[in-house]
Amino acid sequence: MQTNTALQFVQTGPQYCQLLWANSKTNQLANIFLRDNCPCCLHANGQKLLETADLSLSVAPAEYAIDNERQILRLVWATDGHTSEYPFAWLLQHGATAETPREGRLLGRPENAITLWDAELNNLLPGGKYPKVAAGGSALAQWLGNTVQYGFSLLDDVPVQPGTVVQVAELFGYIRQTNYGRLFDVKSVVNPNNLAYTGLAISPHTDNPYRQPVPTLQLLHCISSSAQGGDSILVDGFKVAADLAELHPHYYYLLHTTPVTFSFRDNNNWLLRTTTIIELDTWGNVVAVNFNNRSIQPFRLDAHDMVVFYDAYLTFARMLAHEKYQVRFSLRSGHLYMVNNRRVLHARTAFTNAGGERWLQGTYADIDGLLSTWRVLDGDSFRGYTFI
Ligand code: OGA
Ligand code: NM2
Ligand code: ZN
Ligand code: ZN
Repeated sequence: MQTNTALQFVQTGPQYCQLLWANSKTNQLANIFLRDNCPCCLHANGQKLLETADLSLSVAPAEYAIDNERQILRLVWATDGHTSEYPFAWLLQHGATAETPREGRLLGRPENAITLWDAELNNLLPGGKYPKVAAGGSALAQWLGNTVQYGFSLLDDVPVQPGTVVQVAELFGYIRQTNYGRLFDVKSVVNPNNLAYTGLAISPHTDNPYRQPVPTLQLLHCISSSAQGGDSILVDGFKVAADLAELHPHYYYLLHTTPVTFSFRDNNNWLLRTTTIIELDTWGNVVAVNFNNRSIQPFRLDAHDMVVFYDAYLTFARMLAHEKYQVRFSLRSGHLYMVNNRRVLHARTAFTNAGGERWLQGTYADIDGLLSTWRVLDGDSFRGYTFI
C-alpha cells in the first residue's frame, strides 16, 4: 500500500467525503463509516467502544485539516465536536475508488489463498519435521501454512509415545472432543462401532459429516505399522469439485442443492446432520465437501429425481476415487498427517495384521485456532483473508 501520497483536497458533503490525492486518484468514504471507525474510539485493547447504533445516518464533518507531514486527515464532527484522525494508509485501504471491483471487495477471498492439487503433488508432499515444528516460530508457521494452502500437511520424526497426537494439535490450537474421545485409537478390534476399527479399505471420505459443526481438522499419528497394506490416500475435494463444475455443471448444481443426511448411531450416540455434498457460501465459493460412504442415509427423492441424482453422485464419487486426484503414502511409525476435514478427503487401503499390528492415534481439532496461530506467527502470509 502506497502511503507517501500527499492529500490535496477534501470535499466534505452531507453523506460522503471525497478525497483528491496528489497522484490525482480519488477516494470516496461515507461519513457514517468514517465516524463509526474513528481510530481513537477504541479501547486500548483494540476493541470498539463506540456504539454504532447510537450514530445518526446524517453525521457529517464540520471542518477538516490535512497534515501531509504526519500523513493524517483530521475531521471535526458537527454533531458532537469530536475530532478524528485518519492515517492516509487507512483511508487508501478503505476508500472505494472507481477501480475497486465491487465483487472483489465482497468476495473477501483472494484467488491465491489456496492451491488446488491432484496426483502431481505426489512429487512434493507438503510436510515438516516434528523437532523443528514443535520448537515453534517459522517452522511451525510453515507447517500450518501448508495446511492452509494445500488442505493437509505431513509430519515426520514424531515421537511414537502414545498421546503425542494431542500435543501436536496443542502446538497451535485446541482439541475438539467427540464421542470417540479426546483422542482415539485406530486399530482393528472385535465388535467395532465404526468401520474405521476394522482392517477394511475405507474409500475417500470426510470424517464425521453427521456432526454439526463438523470437526474442521483431523490428525492421524502412526504409532506402529508393520501390517500389510493400510496405505493412506488424500484427495483435494475442492479440486475435484472445481473439475466437476467445469465438466458437468448440472451434476455440480445437484450436488450443491440436494439435501442429504448423514448419521452415526451406536448404544450411546445418535448423530444426524442434513447438508449438501458440496457446500457453497453466499458468493458461490466451495467451502466444504461432505462425503462419507459409511454414514450417508437413503436419499429422499422420487424415483425419477433419484436416478438423476445417483448419476451426479456416482460421477463425483468416481472422480474422488480416481488415481489422478490421489496422493498416496504409507504412514509408518513416527509419521503423522493433518487434514482440513472440510476440504481434503482421506482414505486407506485394506490391511491385515499378519506382519504386525497397525496402530494409529487420531484426534480432531478446529481450524480457527490453526489460522489464529498462523496469523500471529506469519502475519505477512495471511494477506487479509479471513476464511477458508
Ligand atoms: C478413519 C480413517 C484412516 C486410516 O478412521 O475414518 O479414515 O488410515 N482412518 O486408518
Ligand atoms: N473414527 C472412528 O466419520 C467417521 O465415522 C469416521 C473415525 C474416529 C476413527 C470416524
Ligand atoms: Zn474517536
Ligand atoms: Zn476417516
